[in-house]
Amino acid sequence: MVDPKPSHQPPPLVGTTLEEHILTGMRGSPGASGDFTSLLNAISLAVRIINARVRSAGLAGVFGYTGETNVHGEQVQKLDEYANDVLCTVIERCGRCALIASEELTDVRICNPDASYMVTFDPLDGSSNIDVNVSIGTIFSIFRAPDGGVSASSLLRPGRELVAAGYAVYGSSTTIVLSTGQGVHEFTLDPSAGEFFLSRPNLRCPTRGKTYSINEGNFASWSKGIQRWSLFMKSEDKARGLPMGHRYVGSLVADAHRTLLKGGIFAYPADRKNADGKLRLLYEAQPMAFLIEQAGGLATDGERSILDIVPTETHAKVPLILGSHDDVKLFQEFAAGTRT
Ligand code: P6P
Repeated sequence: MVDPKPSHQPPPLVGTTLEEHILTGMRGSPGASGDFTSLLNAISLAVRIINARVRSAGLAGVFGYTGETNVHGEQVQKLDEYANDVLCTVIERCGRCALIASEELTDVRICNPDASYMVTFDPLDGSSNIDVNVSIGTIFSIFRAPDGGVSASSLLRPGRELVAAGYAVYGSSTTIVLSTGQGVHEFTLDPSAGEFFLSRPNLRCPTRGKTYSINEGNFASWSKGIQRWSLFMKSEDKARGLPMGHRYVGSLVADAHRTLLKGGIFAYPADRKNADGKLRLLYEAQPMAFLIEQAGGLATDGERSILDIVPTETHAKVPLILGSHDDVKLFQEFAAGTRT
């Protein structure tokens, strides 16, 4: 007697790997030379190497600071430096990258000048959470390199020109969320196999959510409009689903990942202390904006779409408001003063 078919489909014997997913998506693409797949495989390898070190950070003596400070005057944690070195080494060695920009590099780094792509990354986002075992991550984006050679200005372009963006979350599990312009897909690392397998295809950001994510400690420094928005989020109005729940990890990858999956809004707006916000346009806001828009959400600086903003320099900052369409639109109404 054959058992009745299970109500849910059992998982496949072997899942779809990150590489297979990319190759399938690239099949038949014009100019699919394999370079793009090789580059994404290199990034995946770097993430796996960083993941191994993050998981044993306390044991490997990499907690704490190197004593150095980066271009932004921030203390460089040992894992930041390690993650940056791993990414630079693996990406440069794969031979498909012409230029690298990193939060941990003062200047851009020219790798293989004739290669077809350029890569930006925040090697270890959320550094302040490393020592307290809270989720951190790696954020990356890929542009096609211009013809005729690359220079520092080659990366000063709008995020709409990105060919791919993604992030890794070193959390309760290690995942990569990736878009190559054909939707957003989540891959989860199987530590025993050392491979990323497709875990949630075609992620969509809900039109509205139930949580708002912002550092309320900055309330006094916000504009009056944003203060009114924050008070509105906390007001009682069941018909409007208020108050919203408040969640704030303090790692962009963690707060953005939750917002993408569950909806709601994440905001790091400009304030009296940071006239241009705190987050970096090139290797934090642009990749996150590419992903959230691919998932049906919005990402703005409070007025303009992040993907339309051209960086004036490699480490330019930008206010970042991202998440569900309706929740971002409401924020913008308060920020602009058209809603009180
Ligand atoms: P604050 C982490 O240091 C980070 O760059 C982002 O990952 C995060 O969203 C933000 O800063 C948190 O900043 O000022 O709230 O601690």
